[in-house]
Amino acid sequence: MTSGYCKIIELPKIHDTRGDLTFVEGGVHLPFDIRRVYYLYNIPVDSERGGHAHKELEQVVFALSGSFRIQVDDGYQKKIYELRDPRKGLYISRLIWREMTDFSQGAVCMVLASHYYDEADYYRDYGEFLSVARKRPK
Ligand code: T46
Repeated sequence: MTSGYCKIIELPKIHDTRGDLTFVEGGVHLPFDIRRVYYLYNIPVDSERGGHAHKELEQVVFALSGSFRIQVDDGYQKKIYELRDPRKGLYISRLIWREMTDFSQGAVCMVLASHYYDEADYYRDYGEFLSVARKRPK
């Protein structure tokens, strides 16, 4: 299983005069089968979410409406993505620390996840995350 890795995944768009339609199929557009979908909404613009990494979970994060920033950190390098296109999601593998900020008014974040919710899958302590992440080669 891939670890310490992020990339933008671009989904198909069907456009006609009625508007746009985008679809996603687990295992086809994403490198995993979707076991869980959750979404964040009514988010105060100064909210900070995330602040954790996952032991096994892989996810793809979308801004369905509005925009926000995600800083991802593999234990060696940090990179900031700004999500604002509902067709472009950020794939986040296991062992990536993420911090979400700069939510626009009315932003809606949808996440497609490879596993059911399990609190035991989280690293919520940055030091603990670093000690595991830095066992991987750069
Ligand atoms: C992530 C970012 C993008 C559940 O009961 N079920 C769920 O599926 C989730 C995601 C959360 N929860 C509970 C656990 C906490 O008591 O909801 C509460 C808030 O969760 P958390 O503080 O982890 O929320 P975020 O927005 O900081 O992080 C979430 C995901 O947990 C995380 O995997 O990558 O969204």
